[in-house]
Amino acid sequence: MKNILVIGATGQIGSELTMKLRSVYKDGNVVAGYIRGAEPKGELLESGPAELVDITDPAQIAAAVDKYNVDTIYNLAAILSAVGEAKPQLAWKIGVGGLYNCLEVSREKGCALFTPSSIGSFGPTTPHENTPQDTIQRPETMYGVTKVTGELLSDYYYRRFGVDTRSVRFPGLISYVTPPGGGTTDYAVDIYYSAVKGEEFECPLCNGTYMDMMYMPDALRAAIELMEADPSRLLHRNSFNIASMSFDPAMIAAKIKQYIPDFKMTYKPDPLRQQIADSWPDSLDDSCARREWDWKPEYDLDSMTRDMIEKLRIKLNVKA
Ligand code: AKB
Repeated sequence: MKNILVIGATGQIGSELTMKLRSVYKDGNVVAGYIRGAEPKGELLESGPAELVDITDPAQIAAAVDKYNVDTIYNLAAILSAVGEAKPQLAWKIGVGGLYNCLEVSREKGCALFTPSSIGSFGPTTPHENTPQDTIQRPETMYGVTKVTGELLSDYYYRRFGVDTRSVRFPGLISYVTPPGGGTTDYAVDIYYSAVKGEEFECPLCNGTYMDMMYMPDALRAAIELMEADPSRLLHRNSFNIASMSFDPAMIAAKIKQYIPDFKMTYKPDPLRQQIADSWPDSLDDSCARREWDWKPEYDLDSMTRDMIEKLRIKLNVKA
């Protein structure tokens, strides 16, 4: 039996991960931790316990851990890359201060802790193609700075205090459920909404801007499989490169056109997002994750596109 606290349970990843964890760990409690103004609704609220858990308040985290006898925390509170540039102080408070609170509670109460890192932990001096697991990490965004700090801090708590910290570097995540907010990779979600609604899409990145992306079901599986992995096989912990597909705007647009032939895209690059995207890898080498815990993606650009279009047509009530 596992008792799990998901912090940030109503966000882009948290809303789906909480439901997935509830379907995997049926005998335990999967607590949806939320903040004021982002209360859980519908299935997320009805299918299990929910608690007010603001990551900046260690007492609230500890109280939820005690109340539900939590043994594993998934820390999904984050300020994404573009918003992080508008609000760097808040990005640090949530990304590093919040993680520190989770690490301290985990140390005191013996919890395992999952905290995502990101392709944003790399920077312009990182090798851009087939980016290795262990390489230069000198990001130039506050988001990236918090992610590298988080990786180091999490490894420190593992080595120094034995806290079972584990993490993956998520690529841009694509889903039809909860939209992302304030990221650099968000265009790869927005493009599907426009295409399904029959609207022209204005792309905020230039053609030729390659980034790693992943369909949400693979990302959820990665988080859970890593937390279930045999610790004796893990040579790395914070954080593993994981990958499934790399594309630029023209490639995703061409793939959508295969299924929605009238779809049209124009380019209007946003300077901030373009600068961030240019500093991130084009593609990641995820061989360590494959070797150490058998990571393997299931979706590629084609299967993801078919599923996204089918699910969004249902969600938006649009006929094929
Ligand atoms: C962002 O674009 O900020 C995120 C990420 C890649 O971590 N989606």
